[in-house]
Amino acid sequence: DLQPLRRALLSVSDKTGLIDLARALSARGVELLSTGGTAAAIRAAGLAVKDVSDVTGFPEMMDGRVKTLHPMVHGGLLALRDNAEHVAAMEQHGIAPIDLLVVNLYPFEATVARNADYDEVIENIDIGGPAMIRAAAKNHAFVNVVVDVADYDALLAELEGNAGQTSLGFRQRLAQTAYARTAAYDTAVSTWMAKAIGEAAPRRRSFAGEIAQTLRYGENPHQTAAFYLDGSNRPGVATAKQLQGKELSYNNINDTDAAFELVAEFDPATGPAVAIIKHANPCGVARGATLAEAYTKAYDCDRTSAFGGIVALNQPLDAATAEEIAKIFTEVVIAPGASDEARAIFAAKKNLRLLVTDALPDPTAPQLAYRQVAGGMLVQDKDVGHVDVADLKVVTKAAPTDAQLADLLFAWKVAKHVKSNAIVYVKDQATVGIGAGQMSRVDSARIAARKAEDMAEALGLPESPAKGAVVASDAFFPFADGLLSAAGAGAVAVVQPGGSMRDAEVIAAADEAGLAMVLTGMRHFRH
Ligand code: 93A
Repeated sequence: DLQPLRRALLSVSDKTGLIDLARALSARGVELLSTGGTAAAIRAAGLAVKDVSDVTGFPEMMDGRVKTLHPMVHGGLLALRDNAEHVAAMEQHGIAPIDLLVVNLYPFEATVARNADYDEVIENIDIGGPAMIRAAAKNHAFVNVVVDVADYDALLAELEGNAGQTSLGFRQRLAQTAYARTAAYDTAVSTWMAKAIGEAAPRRRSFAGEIAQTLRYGENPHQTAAFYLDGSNRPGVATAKQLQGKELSYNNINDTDAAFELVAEFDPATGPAVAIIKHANPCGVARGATLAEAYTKAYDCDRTSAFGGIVALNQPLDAATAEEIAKIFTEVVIAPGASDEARAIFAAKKNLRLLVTDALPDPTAPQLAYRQVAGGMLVQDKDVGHVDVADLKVVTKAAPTDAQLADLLFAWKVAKHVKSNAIVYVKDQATVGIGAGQMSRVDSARIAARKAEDMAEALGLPESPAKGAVVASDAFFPFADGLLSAAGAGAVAVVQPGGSMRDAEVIAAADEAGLAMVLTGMRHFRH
């Protein structure tokens, strides 16, 4: 399965490493063909190269849109060398085989990244390049295709090790890489286009993505896993810079994402906020006068669960907060920046991973959310729903005070990020009891109340912090029982979507218990 390499077509936008490669190929007696700019660069280095336009008999035309799209090129890439008919066709039409294709595409992604205008982006959609890549990759039985400057050395090493030939296994690996490249390229085009035409949730979207990291394992050690970038460049765990600590694991990445997305709900302009995540659910979220105070309040909600947790900040990490965080074992800290003093404090904690970003994720930015099911995939818009004070409808005789309203909105934001059924107690802009992921809302309410009692015990408080707190429910109370459980724990105000058949019954129970209740008209299931 070794195949000789006699003729190569080089057509690259990124000319890095081109001359070294061309020189090495020439030295092996490989004939070089090339497109305009690439040929000019090779010729300028004093090497012999043939213009593709001489091979096709057509000039490069239409601003270069048509240069390699020609049977003289595609026949040379696609012909099966061991098929009599193919060989006869090559002879009849004077088509010479092309054994190596080296292409890197028009810089579409980079053009989008620098906010070029529509027409310029369109001009940077490479057509001829992907066509040749796909042709060469299909014919990997005979043809080598290199789409990445990083693979030039591997190609030369392969030739060196096989007396100027390449093995089938090598060509297969190149072909696989080539199709990954064209798939990612078209995904980038489609993703850009969806945005350009204002389609938030395109009906058809392929996900190829670019691999960012091969993970040591998945959710469990017997599962393999990898981390892919979707090309959106959204600030978050995928694009963060890791300043210290060992490699992130699958669960770290998942939890760090949950933490940062939650804390980003709290506009840094309105003050510091901290979220601590464990098993994808928050175990403490708080705002404070300072970041350090916000951290301490979040930590106090559930000190037991916060151990080994993931901490996300909505403002750059400062020294005082770093001191507090460093007191217990924390897996990951993510923040939109970190001061030098804070970094120096963490430097002593070798196992602590510190991630920084340039910005917080925009909680209102549309995005698609995927979930795999057997035989298919569920795709939906990410839950970017949010409510303001003006959206809240008071339905009880008692109306919440301003302080309670602020806590209700806080609790509602947190509840959106807690797995359903979610019940969240909040007092003074800090969670004091979170019930997550139960099949029955009453159970979540009981757990949240129990967690508040645990907090009282851990901190030596005189009574459960649920007393006098507000409570949020991510979906409506189907019966009065969940609400009564919250009232029994001491809650004084409630926020929930409303919309149950028994709303009247639930509202009457709230009035009876002297609760203030507001409805959002919006549900935040999360599974
Ligand atoms: O505009 S194209 O889609 N039409 C083509 O026929 C074609 N053939 C190669 N772009 C085409 N290419 C691309 O030109 C290659 O993928 C490569 O990125 C670039 C190299 O052009 P030059 O050699 O002139 O710098």
